[in-house]
Amino acid sequence: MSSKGVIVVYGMTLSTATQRVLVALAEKGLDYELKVVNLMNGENLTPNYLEKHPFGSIPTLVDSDGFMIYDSRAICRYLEKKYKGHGTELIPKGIKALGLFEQGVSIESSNFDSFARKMVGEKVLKKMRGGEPDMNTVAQLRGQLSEVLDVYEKILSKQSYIGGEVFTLADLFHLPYGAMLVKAGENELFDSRPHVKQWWNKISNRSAWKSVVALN
Ligand SMILES: N[C@@H](CCC(=O)N[C@@H](CS)C(=O)NCC(=O)O)C(=O)O
Repeated sequence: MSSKGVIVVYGMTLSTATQRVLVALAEKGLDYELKVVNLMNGENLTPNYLEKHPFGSIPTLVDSDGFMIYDSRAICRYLEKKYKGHGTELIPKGIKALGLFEQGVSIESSNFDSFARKMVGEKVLKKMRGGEPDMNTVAQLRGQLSEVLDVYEKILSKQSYIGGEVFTLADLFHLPYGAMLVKAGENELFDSRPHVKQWWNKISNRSAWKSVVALN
């Protein structure tokens, strides 16, 4: 329970899923307290933390009234509804705009996230654990991401953002893994496609995201 009446995020600034929530909080202009749950020493698997998140993943958010919720995308959606009128509006109004927003959200989780996550796992996390990336796997994932981003290029030649004409959670959800891909030297995936490049530059240069990047 958040005893001090502040929003509490349990997570780590290096965690992509935690970053997704932190950037949503920054877009909404909401203050929060970050309580570190250290994945490196297994703190996420202690009975105390498992009470907050039964899968032992980060992040979990405890709202200022004690309401508790986990899973980064669900948390972001919750924050948008709960703190409507604060900061950036992250889910559009109107049935058709909402439909296109949901389409964008689904594209991110079905088409982008799984390949981007695997690429980051192979090129970044494996190295952090002392291993070497398997270059065949990297090449295969690069091919799969290229196919996805070719479709993004078509979509973004007709609309400004992935969920319609305005910046929404559908774009924001891409930021943590998108940034990790760039950091892992995969920036050509974005840069070689003019509309994708323009979109990526627009969303990754938002001050909310820059404030999250600055935490590490
Ligand atoms: N779908 C979850 C995924 C959360 C997730 O996988 N978090 C990672 C850190 S980025 C984690 O906690 N890994 C450790 C574990 O799951 O044991 C979300 O978006 O919140």
